[in-house]
Amino acid sequence: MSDEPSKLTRSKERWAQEGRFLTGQGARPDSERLPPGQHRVSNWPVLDLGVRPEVSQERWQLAVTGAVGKTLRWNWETFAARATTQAISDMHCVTTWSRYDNHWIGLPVSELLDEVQPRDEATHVLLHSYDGYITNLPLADFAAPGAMLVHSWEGQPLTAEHGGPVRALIPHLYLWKSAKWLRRIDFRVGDTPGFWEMRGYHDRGDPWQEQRYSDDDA
Ligand SMILES: Nc1nc2c(c(=O)[nH]1)N[C@H]1C(S)=C(S)[C@@H](COP(=O)(O)O)O[C@H]1N2
Ligand SMILES: [Mo]
Repeated sequence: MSDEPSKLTRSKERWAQEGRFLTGQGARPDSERLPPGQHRVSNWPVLDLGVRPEVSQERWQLAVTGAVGKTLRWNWETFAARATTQAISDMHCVTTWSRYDNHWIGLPVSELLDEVQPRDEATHVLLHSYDGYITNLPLADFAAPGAMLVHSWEGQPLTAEHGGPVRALIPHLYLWKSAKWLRRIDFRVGDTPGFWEMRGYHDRGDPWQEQRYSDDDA
C-alpha cells in the first residue's frame, strides 16, 4: 500500500471538514421550521402541468358539491366579500424548496365549512381546478387551521401563473395539495386519488414526515 491516502479517504476528510450530509437538525433555530430534506428559497417558483388557464375574475366561479348540507356556487363578488382574512404561512414543495412568511388574503376553510356544513359521513375532499388538475385531501387536513382559499399574496392579487384568481392553500402539506385555479370542492365519502396521488406521490403529503412518495411507509 502506498502512503498516499486514497481518493476516497481524501474525499471523506473533506466532507468531515465541510460537514457535508449533516442535516443540521437541532443545531439551528431553523430546524423546527424547515422540514427534512428541504431548503429555503426567497423567490416563488412556478410548477404545474404546463396548461395555464386564463381565468378572469368575471369568469371565475367556485362550486361546492357532494356530502354537504348546503351546496354553493359563488362568483367573484360573493367570494371576495367574505375572503378578507390575512394570514402568514410557509410553503413546502416536494421538489425540496420551502418559502417562509408568505402573506395571504383569503377565506379560511373553517369559515367555508361553517357555511356548507359537511355531512357526518364526509371523510375527504377532492379539489378540482380549471386546468383539469385534481388533488385529494382528508377532510381533517382541509379543515386544519391555516387552510385557506386565497386570492392575494404579498399584498397583490395572485398572478395567473400562481393560480389566480383563487387557489387553495394547505400550508401544512406539500404544495401539490394546494390546487391553483380552484373551481370545485367536492366533499366525498371515502378517498379517491388525485393527479399526483395516482402517479406515485403520497396520499397525504406531510412534509414533516417526509411523505413524498406513495411507497414511503412514513
Ligand atoms: N390547478 C393546478 N394546481 C396545482 C398544480 C397544477 O398543475 N394545477 N400543481 C401543483 C404542484 S405539483 C405544485 S408544486 C404547486 C406549485 O404552485 P406554484 O406554481 O404556485 O409554486 O401547485 C400545485 N397546484
Ligand atoms: Mo409539485
